[in-house]
Amino acid sequence: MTNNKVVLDWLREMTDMTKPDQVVWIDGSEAQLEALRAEAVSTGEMIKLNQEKLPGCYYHRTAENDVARVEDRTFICTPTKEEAGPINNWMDPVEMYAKLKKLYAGSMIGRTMYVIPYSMGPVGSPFSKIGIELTDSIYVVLNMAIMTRTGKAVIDALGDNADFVKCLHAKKDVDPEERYIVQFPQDSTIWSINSAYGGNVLLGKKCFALRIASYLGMKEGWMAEHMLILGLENPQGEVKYICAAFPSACGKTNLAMLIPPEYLKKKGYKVWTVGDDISWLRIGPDGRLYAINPEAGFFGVAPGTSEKTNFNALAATKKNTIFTNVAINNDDNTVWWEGLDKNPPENCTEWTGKQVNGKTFDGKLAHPNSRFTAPAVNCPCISSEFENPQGVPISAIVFGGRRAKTAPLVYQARDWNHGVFVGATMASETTAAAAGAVGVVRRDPMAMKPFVGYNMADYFAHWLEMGTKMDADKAPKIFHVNWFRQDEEGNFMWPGFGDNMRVLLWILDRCEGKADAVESAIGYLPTEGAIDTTDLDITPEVLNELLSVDKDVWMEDVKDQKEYFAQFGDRLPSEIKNQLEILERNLNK
Ligand code: OXD
Ligand code: MN
Repeated sequence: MTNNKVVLDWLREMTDMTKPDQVVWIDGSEAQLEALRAEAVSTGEMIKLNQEKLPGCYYHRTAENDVARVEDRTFICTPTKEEAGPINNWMDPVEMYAKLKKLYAGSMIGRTMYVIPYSMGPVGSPFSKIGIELTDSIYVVLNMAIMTRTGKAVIDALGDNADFVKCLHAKKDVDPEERYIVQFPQDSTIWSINSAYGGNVLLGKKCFALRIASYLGMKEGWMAEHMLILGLENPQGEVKYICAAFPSACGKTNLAMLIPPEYLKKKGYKVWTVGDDISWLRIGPDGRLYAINPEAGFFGVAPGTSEKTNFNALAATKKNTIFTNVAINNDDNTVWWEGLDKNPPENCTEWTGKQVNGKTFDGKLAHPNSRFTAPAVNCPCISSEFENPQGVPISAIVFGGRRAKTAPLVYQARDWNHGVFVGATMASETTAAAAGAVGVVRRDPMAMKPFVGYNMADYFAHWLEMGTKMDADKAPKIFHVNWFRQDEEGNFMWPGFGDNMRVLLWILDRCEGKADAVESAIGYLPTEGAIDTTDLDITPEVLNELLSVDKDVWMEDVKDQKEYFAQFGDRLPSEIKNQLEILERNLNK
C-alpha cells in the first residue's frame, strides 16, 4: 500500500520481532471491514446482534481481568525520570524496550498482523497527525475504524513522510502481570501488550491523542487536552464554542450532548457536539484559539446512559456500533445495561457470559465500565463543523470537578494565568453517599493526571506560555463549574443535566461582556439573578448557597493544593506559586 521506506523498515523490524503468519493492510474499505466482522463472528471473537433493531451492531466480551485502563501499568519512558515527572510511572527507555522486546518476541506466531494507517483529525487538516497501529486483534481494527479515520487515504496523505506515530499492540495472553501500556514520547512510539481493552489498545485515543500529543503540543506550540467541545447556538443562529475538561464520572459526554430545558428550546437555543473526550487546540491566524476533535467516534460508558440522561448518546448507538461487556437480552439479541431502563431482561447473558435471570440476578449485568463504540456521525446533535479542518474558535474553557462543598456552581478566572491555576488545582471528590465527612479529594489537574506525556510542572508552564501568545481579548475566558454541590443533608443542590445550559449561557454572556459579575476571593461570581432560573424549582436562598464561597473550606483546600504542588519542587512555574499566594491573601482578607 505504500513505498514509504521509514514505514516499511519499521514494519519489517516489528514483524521480525513478533513473527505473524501474515500481514494485512487495512485499506478502510467497507468490503474489507465486513469480511473482518464475518471472520470475528466465525471465531467467536464477536457476536452479531439483532440486525433489524441494531443494524451493523456487534458485541464483544473482554477477559474478566481486562476491563479498564491500567494506570499502574502505564509508563512514560522519557530519557530521564525528571522529564516524565512525579505523576507518571517511568522506566529508562533502553531498559523498557529490552524488557518488552522479550515479551513481543514471537507473540504473533499463528496470528495475523493488521496494519492500520489512521489519522487523528480530518485527513489533511493542519491540526491532524497520522499514526500506524500494528495489532493482532480484529476487535482493535474494527474499533479503530470507528474511532479514527482509517485506511488508504491516510497512507496516501503520509506519502514519503516519516512523521507518524508508531503503535504496536499484541494481545498475547492478556496476562495482567505482564501487561504494559508504554509511551516513548521522544520516539513517537507506543507499545501495548497483554490487553485487549479499549483504552489500553485503541492506541489513537489516550496513548496518542493525549499522552504523545500533549508532548508534541509542548514541543510544537499547541495543546492536546482531555476536553469535550460543544457549540451553543442562540435564537439568532450564532454558534459559540466551549471546551470543557472534567475528570471521569463528572458527565462529560452528557454535557457535550446536552438537551436544553424546554423554555430555551422553544426560544431556539440548541447544542451541537463537536467532541466528547479530546480536544486539540491551536492558535489560528486571527490570534484566537481553535479546536478540533481528533476522534471520529465515541467510546462511551454504557451504564447510566438512557433516553432520559443522554438521549443523543443512546441514539448514536443504534447502528454500526460495537458494544463491549454489556449484557445481552437473549430473547431478541439486543443489549442491556444498568440505567438503560428499569426492565432488565429475564433471559439474559450477563457480561462475563453466564446465563442468568436478569430480574433476580444479584449483581451487575453489565460491567460498570462496559462501553459502546459509536460513530460520531450517528449522533443526532453532531456539529456541522465536526469535519471542519480549521477547527472551531473557542470562546470559553471550562474546568470542573465533583466538589460537595468547596467550588461554587460557577466562577470565572480573572485572566488566563489565574485560569491556568484554576485548572491546575482541579480536583474531584469521592461521593459523599458514604458515611463520614466530605469525600476524599483527588487532585486531577485539567483532568489530565493519567494523560500528560511529560512532567506535569512543564505542562503547567506550557499552558502559561500559550497564554502569552494570545491577546487577552482573543484568548478564551476560563471558568470553573461544579454541578455537584451538596446541602447539609448531602442532597445535590443543582439539577444538572440539561439545566447546566443556564450556566453555559452566563459563561457566554461573560465572554461577550454582556453580564456583570461580583469579584470574590476566588474569581468572578454571577450577580444576583444572573443565572436564569425560569421554570426551575429552586429558591433564591439555594441559588445563593450554590454560589457562596466558604473561606474556611477554601483554606483547607489551599493546604491540600500546597502539598500537591510541593512534589514538583523547583520545576513548578513561579506563576503557579504566585497565584497560590494571591488566593491565600484574598481568603485572609
Ligand atoms: C476515560 C475515557 O477513561 O474517556 O477518560 O475512556
Ligand atoms: Mn476520557
